Amino acid sequence: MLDLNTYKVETKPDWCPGCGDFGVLNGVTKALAMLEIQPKNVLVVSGIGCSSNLPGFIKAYGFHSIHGRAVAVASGAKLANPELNVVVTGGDGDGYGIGMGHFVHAMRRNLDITYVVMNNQIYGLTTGQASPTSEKGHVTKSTPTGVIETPVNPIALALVTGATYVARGFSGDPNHMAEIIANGIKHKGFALVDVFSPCVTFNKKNTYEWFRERVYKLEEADHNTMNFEAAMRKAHEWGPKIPIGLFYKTERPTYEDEEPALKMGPLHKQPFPKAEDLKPILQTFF
Ligand SMILES: Cc1ncc(C[n+]2csc(CCOP(=O)(O)OP(=O)(O)O)c2C)c(N)n1
Ligand code: SF4
Ligand SMILES: [Mg+2]
Repeated sequence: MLDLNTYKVETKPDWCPGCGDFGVLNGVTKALAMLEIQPKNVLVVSGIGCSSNLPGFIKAYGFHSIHGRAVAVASGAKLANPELNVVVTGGDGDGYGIGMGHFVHAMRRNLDITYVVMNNQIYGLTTGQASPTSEKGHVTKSTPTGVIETPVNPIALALVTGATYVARGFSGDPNHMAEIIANGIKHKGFALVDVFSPCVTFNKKNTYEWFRERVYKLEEADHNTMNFEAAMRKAHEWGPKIPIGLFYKTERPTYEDEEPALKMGPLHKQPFPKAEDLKPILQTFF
C-alpha cells in the first residue's frame, strides 16, 4: 500500500464541516493507495457541484468539466489513453439529472471507467433544491410542498443498462467504501459506486444517523453478486433496511476492447495523421 500522502495536495477542501464528501475523498485516496497506483497514472474527472470539486483535492491528473458532462469527458480521455485509470467523481444532480444520457450510454458501452457518485439526494452547491434522487415528499427549496416525483434508482438503472460492477458505499464507513472503489477500479469495465454522502447543510432528512439506522452490508447478508435477479431485488430495498456493498459483478468485453481505432494501440501512441493523409477525408465533405 502506498503512503496516503502520495495523493496529498496543499488545497484544502472547501466543503462544509461534516460534509459526506470528505469521506469519499478519503475513500478514493485510500483505494488508489491500496492499488499502488501512482498519481501520474490516474485521471479524476468531475462535473459541477460541491462534490465535483473533488479533483482539486487529490494529487492526480484532474479535469473539472461542465455540469453533467464528466462521463463524456472521461469517455474521451479513456479512448485516447486506455492505459490511464479514469475515475469520475460527481454528484447525484450532475450524474443522474443533467448527465443522465452520458451515464446510461457509458454503461451500455461498458467503458473501463469507475464512476463514484456522491449521492446526497439534493443539489448542494445551488443551496438545496430537489435532485433526481430526492425522496418523494421531501420538502426542499424547489419543492415547498414536497417532491411529487418517484426518485431515480441508480443501482437498478445501472443493472438494466449494462454496468458490469454495481456497488454502493456510505461516507460513514470510508474503509468499506475504499474497498468497494478499489475493486471497482480493478474491475475491467464500467463500475458504478453510488455513495450515500450526506449534505449536512441542505438535506436534514437523509443524515448520517438516518443511514446508520438503516444500512447493512451485502457482504454479510449471503448475497450472490453474480445473480442478476438477486441484485435487482436488493436494488429495490429501501426502507428500514438499505443495502450497501457490491450488488452485482459480471464480465463482458469493454468498448475499448472492441473499438477498431484502438486495435493498433492507444490513440496517443499512434502517429498523428499527416495533412496530406487528411485531404481525401476532408474532400468527402465538399
Ligand atoms: C448547465 C448548467 N445548469 C445548471 C447549473 C447549476 N448547477 C450547478 S451545480 C448544480 C447541481 C449540483 O448538484 P449535485 O450534482 O447533486 O452536486 P452537489 O452540489 O450536491 O454535490 C446545478 C443545478 C450549471 N452549473 N450548469
Ligand atoms: S452544501 Fe452540502 S454538499 Fe455542499 S459542501 Fe456543504 S454539506 Fe457538502
Ligand atoms: Mg447532490
